[in-house]
Amino acid sequence: MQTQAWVPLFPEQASTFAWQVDALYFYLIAISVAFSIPIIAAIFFFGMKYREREKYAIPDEIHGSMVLETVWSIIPFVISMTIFIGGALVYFNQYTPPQDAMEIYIVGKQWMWKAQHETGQREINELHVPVGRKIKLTMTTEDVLHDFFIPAFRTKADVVPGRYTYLWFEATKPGKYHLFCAEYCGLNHSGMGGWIYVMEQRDFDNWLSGNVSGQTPVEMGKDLFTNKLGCASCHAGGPQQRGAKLEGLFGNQVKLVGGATVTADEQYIRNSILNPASQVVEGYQPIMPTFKGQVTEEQLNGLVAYIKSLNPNAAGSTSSPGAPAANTASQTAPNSMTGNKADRGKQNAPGSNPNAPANK
Ligand code: HEC
Ligand SMILES: [Cu+2]
Repeated sequence: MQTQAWVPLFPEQASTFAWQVDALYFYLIAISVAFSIPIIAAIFFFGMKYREREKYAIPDEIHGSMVLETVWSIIPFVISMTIFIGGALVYFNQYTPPQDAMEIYIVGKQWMWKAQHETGQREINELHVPVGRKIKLTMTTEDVLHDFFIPAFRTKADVVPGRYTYLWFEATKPGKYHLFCAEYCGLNHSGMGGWIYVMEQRDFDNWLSGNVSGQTPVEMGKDLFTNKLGCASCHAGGPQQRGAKLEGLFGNQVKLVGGATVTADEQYIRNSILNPASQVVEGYQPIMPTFKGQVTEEQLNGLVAYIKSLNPNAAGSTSSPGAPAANTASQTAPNSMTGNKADRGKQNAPGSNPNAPANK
């Protein structure tokens, strides 16, 4: 289904699920056309036929037809179920990030997109990714609602203040693809866009090594944790520590004061930092101060990445909208996060595995 050849109605299909979205769309169009044509034809046909008023003044009696009724129930049932099942399959695939994806943090801001790579590179309104690799975006915003939209990948997701949303894709063709903000977000909304650069793995590795990498999110988080924000004064570990144990936290269940149990996913960690009093860990005093207003979204991403890295067993764990993080020690090795399962991952530039246990 090469759709962009003659009339450029559709953007290129450049991700693994692009054709599925298009197939579903064309299926809906085909059904609409298949129904519209007979309906319009019937309007004309009956309009002509029943023009002779005298002849049809007294209608024939109709006694119903089992066959007809069965047919017009079953056909629409089958059609609507295929739409539902097709839609559900595509949706679940699209909004369940895979475990072995390469992770990138995205922060939206009036009016730009900021990206942080695991290896420390940062970009604004541009995102470089390797072809044929699963990429998972963990996204949030510093101000209002935005929406991260890549038409050629047929995917988009809202980016919501105060929480994380996720998007994943695997690009199939190297190239340059539009990125848009698809949620009206103020004066320069229409200018809030950029480009996704899909590169061959070796070009991507070159790009990585040619770009000054600052601190990786994990390093940044560690620095904030131990030096700048003083988290370590309470969370340093050992028997004297006043704060809850953070090693091995990510992906596991946490018992809270009040009896509730929650999964320690990205959202939970974020909330523990911004609103510590709202979810107090069982057995601890609510002495942790709030860090609301003291950390930027990017710094928060760093802290979350660092705390995630303290549980190597759960590295790469995700909590997707449809599938809450149920990751336990059964997860694979720590470097599953950087996609080393795929052969391509092996030729990575040095340092592409920041979550290696060295950060512990
Ligand atoms: C004054 C001491 C103190 C400081 C400083 C502090 N914390 Fe805490 N933290 C606690 C205590 C006590 C708890 C457990 C009670 C609660 O949940 O509020 C906790 C809980 C947490 C939790 C949830 C842990 C769990 O097991 O569920 C996280 C995550 C966390 N802190 C991260 C941080 C980060 C990141 C910083 C620095 C930005 C920080 N803390 C600074 C004392 C502190
Ligand atoms: Cu926007």
